[in-house]
Amino acid sequence: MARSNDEVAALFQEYADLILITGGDPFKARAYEKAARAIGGHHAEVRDLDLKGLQKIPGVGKSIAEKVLEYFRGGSVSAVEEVRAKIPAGVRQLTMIPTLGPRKAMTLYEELHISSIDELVDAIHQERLRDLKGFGPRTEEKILHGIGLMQAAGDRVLVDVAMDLAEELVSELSHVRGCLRCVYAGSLRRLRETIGDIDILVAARDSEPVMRAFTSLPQITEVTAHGDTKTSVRTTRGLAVDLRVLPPDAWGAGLLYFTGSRAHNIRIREIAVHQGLRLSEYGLFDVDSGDLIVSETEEDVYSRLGLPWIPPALREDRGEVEAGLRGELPELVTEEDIRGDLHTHTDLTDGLAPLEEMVAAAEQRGYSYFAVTDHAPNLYMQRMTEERMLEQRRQLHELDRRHRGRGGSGRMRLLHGTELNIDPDGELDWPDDVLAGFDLCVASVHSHFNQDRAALTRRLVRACENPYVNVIGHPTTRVIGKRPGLDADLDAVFAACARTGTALEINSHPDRLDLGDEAILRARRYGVKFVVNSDAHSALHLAHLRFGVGTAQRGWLTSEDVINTWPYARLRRFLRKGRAERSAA
Ligand code: DGT
Ligand code: CA
Ligand code: CA
Ligand code: ZN
Repeated sequence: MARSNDEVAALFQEYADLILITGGDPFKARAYEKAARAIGGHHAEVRDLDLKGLQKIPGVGKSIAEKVLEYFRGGSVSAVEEVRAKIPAGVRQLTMIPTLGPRKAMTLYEELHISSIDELVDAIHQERLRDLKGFGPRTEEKILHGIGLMQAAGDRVLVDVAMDLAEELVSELSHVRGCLRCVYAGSLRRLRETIGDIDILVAARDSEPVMRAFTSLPQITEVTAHGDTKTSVRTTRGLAVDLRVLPPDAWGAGLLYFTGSRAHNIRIREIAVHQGLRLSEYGLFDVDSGDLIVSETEEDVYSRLGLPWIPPALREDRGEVEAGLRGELPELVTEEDIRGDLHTHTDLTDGLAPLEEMVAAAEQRGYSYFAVTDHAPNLYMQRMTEERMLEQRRQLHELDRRHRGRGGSGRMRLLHGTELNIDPDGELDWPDDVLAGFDLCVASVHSHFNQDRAALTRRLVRACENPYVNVIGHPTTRVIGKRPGLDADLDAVFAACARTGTALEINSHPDRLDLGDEAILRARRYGVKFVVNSDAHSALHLAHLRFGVGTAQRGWLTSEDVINTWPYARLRRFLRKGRAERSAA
């Protein structure tokens, strides 16, 4: 994935926020926000582009392009530094509290001279906020909740950020002479949604050359600990990395140990103890004689303990060891099982790429079907109309015919869908006769997140009961570290999905991963079907699907549970839902 693009996108997003909170031109802020999104989704590394190349990106004019060049020349942009300097660092931290927002943070600074999170918490406890315009007891409660969310996220980063860096480091270390194997382990190998630090393992007879190569990589800014077998560093992006060098014949035991989780390790160590064995990162040993029994591969170690190899995504001590002992581990869904993506956007609404480009990218991923699901009219800023939607359908059918014209059974089928908005009462954007024209409908909550629990639950259940709704998109609407999930009775929603033949989405965007693993584990007990979607807003982001699949694995799902692994004909039968009865009635 294009890393330099993410850096620039984050910088311009911050610039847009800073412009707004310092009372700058809102149009200018909007322009930078748009440019940030376009750059984030652009296929080529912006680092490699010249002025002309940059200006070909939609929304990037000369002045923005020049700022990109300035950034890669000197590591900063003077215009951004200027606005940064207007705001004390403590206040910038306040602006990042998810439930407060930049504008209210600025009010607090100007009216009450609050310039740190500690001062803010004190002020709330002294009830000094409620006299301000736009604040009240409920706002105070929300702000405290936001601070909690931010502190819980701590220094953890989203899985895609850690994955990009880890893959880079692994590929560079693999080339070092004497490196026999190199992988990432820890929470990243288990595909958790956030990552505390990256753990890299190398098998080598001599650790010194590997350690030296590691600490001299350009991504590394600071060595925080240095020993014979372990080096800890900080990277340019603030992430911490632990590198461990293992003797080649202890590879399996080390990999098992440093993949974790801690809870899983403890469970299997107990099993070893019961068999008169001792398990450590160096191997499985006989307690009496002290002899090494096995250590070379993970399979060896598990097998000697009477267990099958347990996939890393399951290693959380959530029943995987017991299931393994009984020979009942699920056969987890994999990225190769996925036959198509059923939630994607084009530039007809807020996507960046035109229909043809999205379809071509999907075909390149080897999909056998692909759905385009642009937003529906009630997200008013998307300016969707029935006319525009029908014109897109015509183009899509035309493309579908062209694909079919190429013949063969390998052709990709196109589905015309939409992402509807579930309104506060559980109603949708379009009347039934319009909905009937879609091959599939995703329905999502995009507004009124703060309704009470009963209303939110009713709203989601009503959406499930609509015969045209096939998928509930990003069901809890959480944004990791930023927005809590909806306060709805999820069990009631899961039961409604199972009863009505509505699939629950596992949205693969790394900010969302919604449903998350724990909710999936709960939902699957109701016999619900799931769909793993990218919700891609650019061709590049179709690749986010791997994180959704990782989350599905952490929720113990098999391909039988996930409708977009099914053959096309079976998928179509599922998508018919209650519609057949309705048209017969
Ligand atoms: P993170 O970094 O917070 O996202 O989570 P992990 O799981 O990557 O944790 P980390 O980096 O502290 O350690 C990597 C793995 O190493 C961990 O999953 C299990 C293993 N490990 C590390 N220290 C211990 C320990 O004291 N006891 C046990 N049983 N395992 C440990
Ligand atoms: Ca870690
Ligand atoms: Ca670590
Ligand atoms: Zn959505």
